[in-house]
Amino acid sequence: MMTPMRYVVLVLCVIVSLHFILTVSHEAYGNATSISHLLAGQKKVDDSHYAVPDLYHWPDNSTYRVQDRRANATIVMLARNSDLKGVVKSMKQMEDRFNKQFRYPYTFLNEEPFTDKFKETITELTNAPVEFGLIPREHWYQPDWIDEAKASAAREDMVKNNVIYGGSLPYRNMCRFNSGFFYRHELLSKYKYYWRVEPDVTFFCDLDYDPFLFMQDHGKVYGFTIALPEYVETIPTLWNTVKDFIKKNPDVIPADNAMDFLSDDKGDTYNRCHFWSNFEIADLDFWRGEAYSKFFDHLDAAGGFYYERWGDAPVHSIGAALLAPKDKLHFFHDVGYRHEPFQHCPRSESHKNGKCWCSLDDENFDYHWYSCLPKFDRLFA
Ligand SMILES: Nc1nc2c(ncn2[C@@H]2O[C@H](COP(=O)(O)OP(=O)(O)OP(=O)(O)O)[C@@H](O)[C@H]2O)c(=O)[nH]1
Ligand SMILES: *[C@@H]1O[C@H](CO)[C@@H](O)[C@H](O)[C@H]1NC(C)=O
Ligand SMILES: *[C@@H]1O[C@H](CO)[C@@H](O)[C@H](O)[C@H]1NC(C)=O
Ligand SMILES: *[C@@H]1O[C@H](CO)[C@@H](O)[C@H](O)[C@H]1NC(C)=O
Ligand SMILES: [Mg+2]
Repeated sequence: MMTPMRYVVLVLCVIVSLHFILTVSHEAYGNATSISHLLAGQKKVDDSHYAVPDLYHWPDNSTYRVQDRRANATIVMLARNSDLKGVVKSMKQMEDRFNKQFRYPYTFLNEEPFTDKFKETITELTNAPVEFGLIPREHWYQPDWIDEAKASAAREDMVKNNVIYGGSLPYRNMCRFNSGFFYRHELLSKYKYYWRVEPDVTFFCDLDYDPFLFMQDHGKVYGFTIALPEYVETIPTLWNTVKDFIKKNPDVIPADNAMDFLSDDKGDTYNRCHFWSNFEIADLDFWRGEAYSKFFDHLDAAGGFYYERWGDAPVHSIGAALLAPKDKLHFFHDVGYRHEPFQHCPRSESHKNGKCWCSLDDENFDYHWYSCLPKFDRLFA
């Protein structure tokens, strides 16, 4: 009877004999497996000869590909500790579709301190620097001069009318913060451009050019992917407040602005079109500038962030469309993006170049009846 040990010895013998036979009969096999060859392989690695030409990495050598040039920019996300799961989903895609190559720093903001678990989970997802910031109280909470009785009556009214987030005070704080304060946070003061990301969004395509450098080189101030009308119940007096601002500050309104995106009658009424601000690639200095600062202060003083439910999307959009020349706005047609319940999917060459996994046949919001993109297109027709 053979023991297991004998089996092992037998198998080894067979392997050694095979190796010997192959070495003698097949010269190439012998060369490849000889000790001297294996050692030589480890000795010197002259890889200059084998270096992959740049061309293979970056087939169309556009100026915006990974290179030494970097923009002064950060990826920014406002989030609660309880948003962690959705934050991770968004950030992992951000890394895989874009930032693994570019390593732009992340900035997370919250009106409460982030937990260690939040910070550790996030930091593990990237090699890029990550900073966590606490929002100063005076940038977040409802100011004292707001009449709370009036504000709470407005909230109750909206609950009765089923207005989305109509009864929420935190949601109002968030909208006001995003409208007029995030760009003043000390962690953002060192940057010029930002990409705003929200929890639970989807990025469908690889982005292998640098959108921040694109903004910089073309002097753009605001980039978007989806445009649609705002719920009228949330902004009953917003446009009158804007018209009052225009009357008082004609000097900060450029003639070639995008008013025709906002209004179908040269500014008399608001058509409610706005860029969906859960995605933004934009210039922080534009918000920090004189024109928008005056604009925000004017809106804030009217109290509509609390007496109504003004969203940061219409406020940013009206600010950008009114106070910047229209050619400083940019539709990021090549960014495949979804925030429930709408998505933008790139077309034709961009779909192919981005290796997008969204389907063009369905669910593309661009020319859906509810989309404001046609109004944006017409600005340049
Ligand atoms: N720190 C903090 N962040 C908030 C709060 N409310 C909302 N946010 C963040 O603000 C952004 C917008 O909030 P969302 O709840 O996504 O609002 P929305 O996009 O209008 O609506 P849904 O995404 O459909 O819920 C997200 O990045 C949230 O994580 C809050 O009370 N505190
Ligand atoms: C094996 O190595 C010898 C000496 O280095 C060389 O002359 C011969 O061409 C090699 N044979 C093969 C098949 O690579
Ligand atoms: C890409 O770079 C090469 C070499 O620098 C140049 O010859 C070529 O014209 C460039 N192609 C494009 C499309 O810019
Ligand atoms: C980045 O931009 C900010 C805002 O414009 C500016 O204060 C800062 O000096 C810039 N940093 C660099 C390195 O250019
Ligand atoms: Mg959201």
